[in-house]
Amino acid sequence: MTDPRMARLGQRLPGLLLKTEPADLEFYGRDWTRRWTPNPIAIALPAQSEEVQEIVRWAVEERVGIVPSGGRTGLSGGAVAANGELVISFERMNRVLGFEPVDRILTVQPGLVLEALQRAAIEHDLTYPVDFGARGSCTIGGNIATNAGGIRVIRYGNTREWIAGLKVVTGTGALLDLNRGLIKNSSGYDLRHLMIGAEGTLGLVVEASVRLAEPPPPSNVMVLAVPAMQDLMQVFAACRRSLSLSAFEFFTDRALEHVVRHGAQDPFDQVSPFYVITEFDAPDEARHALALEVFEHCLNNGWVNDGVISQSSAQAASLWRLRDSITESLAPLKPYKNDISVRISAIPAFMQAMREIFEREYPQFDIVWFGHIGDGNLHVNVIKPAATSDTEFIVECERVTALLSATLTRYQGSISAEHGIGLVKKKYLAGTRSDAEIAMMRGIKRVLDPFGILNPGKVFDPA
Ligand code: 2HG
Ligand code: ZN
Repeated sequence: MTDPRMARLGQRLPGLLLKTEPADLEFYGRDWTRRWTPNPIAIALPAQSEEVQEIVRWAVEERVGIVPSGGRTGLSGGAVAANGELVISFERMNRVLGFEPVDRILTVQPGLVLEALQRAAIEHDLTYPVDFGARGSCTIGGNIATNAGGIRVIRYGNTREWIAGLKVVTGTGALLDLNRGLIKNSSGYDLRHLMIGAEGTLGLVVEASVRLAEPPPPSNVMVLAVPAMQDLMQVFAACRRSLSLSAFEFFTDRALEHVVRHGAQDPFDQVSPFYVITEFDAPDEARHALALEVFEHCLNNGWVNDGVISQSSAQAASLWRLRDSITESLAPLKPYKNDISVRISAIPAFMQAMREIFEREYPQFDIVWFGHIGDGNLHVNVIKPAATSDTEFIVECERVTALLSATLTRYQGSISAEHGIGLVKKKYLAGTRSDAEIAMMRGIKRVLDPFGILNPGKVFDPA
């Protein structure tokens, strides 16, 4: 029998597309975390913001939670609907609405896939520079919800830097038009920035004005084999001193093994414990030669013992695959994910402290380190042994995350650099944010979502 609440939603919005088949509830009710059993009441697929507003008004009356949903590539459970919520999928609101060349602003709907946005920018001879492996599935709405970072942050910053305006539906159904593409706007609180990274707990983004950038100059990609952890930052300093970097990432031999098994080409003959992948401007021969000099300098100092520089864009793409496909290659192994950040200057000491924790607490687990070391963001994936049950594994990982969180507090870092708190890291929020900050976040939530219907239970539990 149809749920009477759904019948009432149907009466309010007869044209609204709804899905209630069990396969749909499962598909739209989860993200890449796969830890919770999806259990949404239904999936709504609105085509315009007025429908979103009306859904919110219905949700307020019925006291039904709403889970906004983009590409569901999230790794923190932010898009999970496990408690009878209504999922609002933005997949039909996926259009480019317009481009203003003078402002260099592309206006888009939240369900637009990142890669489609990047392509739309190229059509205007510009670039949308935020980039990461999930580009083919994640959406700009989800990127805004987590203030997604990725592999170009050292040059271009996070998603936040590129959002010139947002239209947002609040938890009362009101539509806010925030910042309207202005570059300068010192007229009080910037609510746009409050929405970015709020994981859909303060408002539902129904339109975004995205700033585009000059296309980058031609570039090269270099992968270096690094013998020891303490050399990683020496290599970073050497590269940063001489080259104009747009990416500086690292991964370990364990990561390489997984991506190679997944189909990537290993460019080296010998195994090395660490690898660096960096992209840098190489508009001419001189700049290419400079990269070789940096490589030799690192080699002479013993910070690297092998390296490869791309000679074509095809080779660059194949080298990037070594880094881009790590998450995908690990996914079937159900890894427990850490997404932490510290200041770049704290990386060497923090990495050492983290390594000690893992070696002491997890000697039995396969640990895969990688990430955006150039901006202070490390990903540490712990692989579940086949013989350990999901529950046992999570319990064990959570025990160690508590230790990690305490270490992060000491180093003044963050338990979530770019994936968000969602459900997964809720317990550890207090290690990264003070009690006063969390109390204020709750206060802000009460103002924008007085009935607590927007992505309930994400970031923190209802008071
Ligand atoms: C990346 O940097 C993503 O590839 C995913 O943030 C990280 O899978 C992960 O842990
Ligand atoms: Zn990442």
